[in-house]
Amino acid sequence: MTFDTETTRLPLALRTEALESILLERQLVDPKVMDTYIRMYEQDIGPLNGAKVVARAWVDPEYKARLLENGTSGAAELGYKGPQGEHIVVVENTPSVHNAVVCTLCSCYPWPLLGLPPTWYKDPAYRARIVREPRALLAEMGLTLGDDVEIRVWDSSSEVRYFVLPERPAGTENLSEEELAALVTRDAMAGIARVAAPAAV
Ligand SMILES: [Co+2]
Repeated sequence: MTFDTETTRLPLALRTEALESILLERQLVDPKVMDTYIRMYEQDIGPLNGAKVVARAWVDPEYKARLLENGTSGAAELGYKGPQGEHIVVVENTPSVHNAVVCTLCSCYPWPLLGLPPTWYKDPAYRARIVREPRALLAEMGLTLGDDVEIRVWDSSSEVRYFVLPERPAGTENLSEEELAALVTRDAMAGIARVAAPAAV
């Protein structure tokens, strides 16, 4: 196929996504192979970085202040920087405010902190509904928020990538930074879940 001039002016991420769809449609790429790579980035490379940032912010108020002030340099303090992470903005969840992240145009995502975006993040239904009816959609995804909690939805773009600093769960006062990081999930850092308290022992 050929790209006309209009198409070539589209952002790179959108063109890549279009290309991925075509490859999958024509069965030129095995979706299982692609999923393996995505899982590798999601589970081994990506979210672990973000989880360490969250844990540091939970234990170090001065770091947290710097991170909220400038997400890019805050992440870089821990060594996380690079493509798709040039302009990271960190938004903090509190008991009264819940933040969720989307890219309504394509699938912009803070790669250095979270790796590659998961399938649901790229789903057109998620991208449309999280803006239109965030409370209902989050509930469907397993996160029920009280009516007293304000939901803020942040639209990422090739310019700005948003990252959610989740709330530290109760009952974690005695955990080490490393143990805290192990609790933090990708979904919590994208704003579709909370960080669960550790199971009681
Ligand atoms: Co995008």
